[in-house]
Amino acid sequence: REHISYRRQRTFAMVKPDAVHRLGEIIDVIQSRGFEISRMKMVQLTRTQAAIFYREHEGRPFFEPLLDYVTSGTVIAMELITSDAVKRWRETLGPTDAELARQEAPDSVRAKFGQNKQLNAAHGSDSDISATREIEFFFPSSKVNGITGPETTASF
Ligand code: RTP
Ligand code: MG
Repeated sequence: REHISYRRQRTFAMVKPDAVHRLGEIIDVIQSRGFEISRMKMVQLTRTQAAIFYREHEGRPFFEPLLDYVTSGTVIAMELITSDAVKRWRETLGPTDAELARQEAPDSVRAKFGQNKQLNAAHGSDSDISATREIEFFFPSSKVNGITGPETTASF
């Protein structure tokens, strides 16, 4: 029989301020769907940090409200690992709009824990490149003389 190998991939997940009070239930969903939580931290983002994180949306009408939202309280940043993690975490989240998620994906995180198009409980990287950038943003690796050392939390 053909041996099938599954490539482990990492993705970045963030529980947004409106859903941090339901972190336990969200971790239950993450673990029951087979993701390994390999790193996690609680962070209060500054407005500047939020603007860098969401820079792809600069200029969109929802950009300033989005910065208000993600800086309104602490967020929980996580690195998740499983096979095909980026796609599987996006599927687990469901559609951006939590009301649409309740119609189309009732078991999804946004259906269960989100409120509407903006207050949607959690974030997921949209590509492997975004995942790498977002993990490095929240869990920066320090490099001294070209040698990667232990991660630092100095930027927060
Ligand atoms: P995310 O980046 O947070 O995982 O969400 P996403 O890919 O599903 O959606 P994206 O288009 O990247 O939008 C980022 C976040 O901005 C807020 N948003 N508000 N009011 C609106 O029309 C609107 N559209 C987007 C949401 O919080 C969304 O997750
Ligand atoms: Mg996005």
